[in-house]
Amino acid sequence: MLTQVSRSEEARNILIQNDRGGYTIPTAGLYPYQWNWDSAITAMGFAEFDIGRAWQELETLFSGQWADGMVPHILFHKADAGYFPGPDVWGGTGPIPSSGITQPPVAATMARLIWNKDRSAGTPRLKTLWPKLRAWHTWFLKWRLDQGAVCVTHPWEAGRDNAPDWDGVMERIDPVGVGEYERRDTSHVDGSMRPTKHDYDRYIWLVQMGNRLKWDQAKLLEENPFRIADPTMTFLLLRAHRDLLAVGEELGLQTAGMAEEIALLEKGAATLWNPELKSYDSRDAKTGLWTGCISNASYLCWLAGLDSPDQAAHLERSLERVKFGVASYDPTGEKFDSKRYWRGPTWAFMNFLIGLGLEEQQHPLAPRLRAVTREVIRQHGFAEYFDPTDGSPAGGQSFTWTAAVWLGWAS
Ligand code: 2M8
Repeated sequence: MLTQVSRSEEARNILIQNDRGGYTIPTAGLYPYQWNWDSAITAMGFAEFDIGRAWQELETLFSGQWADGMVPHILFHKADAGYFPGPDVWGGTGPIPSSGITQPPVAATMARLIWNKDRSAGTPRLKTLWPKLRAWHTWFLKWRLDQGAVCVTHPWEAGRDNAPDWDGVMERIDPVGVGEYERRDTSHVDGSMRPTKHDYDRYIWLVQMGNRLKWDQAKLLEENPFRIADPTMTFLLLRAHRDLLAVGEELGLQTAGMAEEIALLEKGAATLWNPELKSYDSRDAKTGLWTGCISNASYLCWLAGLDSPDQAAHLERSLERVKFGVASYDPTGEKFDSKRYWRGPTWAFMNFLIGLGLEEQQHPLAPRLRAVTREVIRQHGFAEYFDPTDGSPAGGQSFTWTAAVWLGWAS
């Protein structure tokens, strides 16, 4: 019990220490800026002890929204030489220096959770935020659909940077002309637990292409070889759009067309079912080929309101095989690597998103997932991610969204 109390204090302190005045960085050193989905999860954590600060986190995120509705994956509020690639490499075209890609849209889902904690404090703020959320979702629907499933155009956009899902298309990219650059991530954390140089050359090549095309979505649609219909984006947008509609109806806002959009996304989600794998999978939108990956994003189906006994069988098998949470990649798969970032490790915030979906559907696996997430944080603290085979902490320490998940869900 003593550990639990002090872990909660520690978690609050992490949020406070990583607060840079209206926005929170994921961890000092490694990630010195505001990241999109980190901030949304962080807002949920702040809501446990400072509801005003929770809304402010989301408001600051949307202060970087582009004219076309896109909300960038990184906002570079204050320059920091400790991170690469910085604002100049990206050449973002929004009101605040930013990256040129987005991240999974969890903000509406977190906003609804925060609103439900205190409606009188939240209603005016949510009313202001709602049209901005709507504009962001509309941007996805306009530019990113493939048969109704939502595509990513860069591995960083899915937030699952070096997931095996991207291996095939990354192999086909020849990062010609990418030039010399200095990575900063490996000066903060162990390089053997990070993406490789092969990955980084391609990440930077894709960024340079976007910058050259001034992030014009129509041009990128033609030129960018990286376009993958992805369960992370598809399930999270479907869920977020359901939340946005529900809130909009309660607040008496203009929700025309949203039910049809949800139906389209539901159809899209169904197209991500790989019958051979008996799992939700990513699909290369350029070739139509499956990537053949059971990832932690495959288990976001419940959060999107979809049930699947076959998917649950994979989850149960995974939780039997590794004891410390949902592995980011199938632990029996040949590419499983328990310490290398999104190729195996478990992430507390992903366990939370998966667990929330399971809990809402009263799924029998739900209590187990919450318990293992609690245990790994209780034993090993607020690491960026954990080796799911033994729970050992990895990546950045004093990590904001891990602390937020402890406060809002796992403790
Ligand atoms: C990781 O991604 C960044 C690039 O966006 C990086 O490695 O430099 C991912 O885990 C991503 O999901 C996360 O939002 C970000 C900050 O925690 O780090």
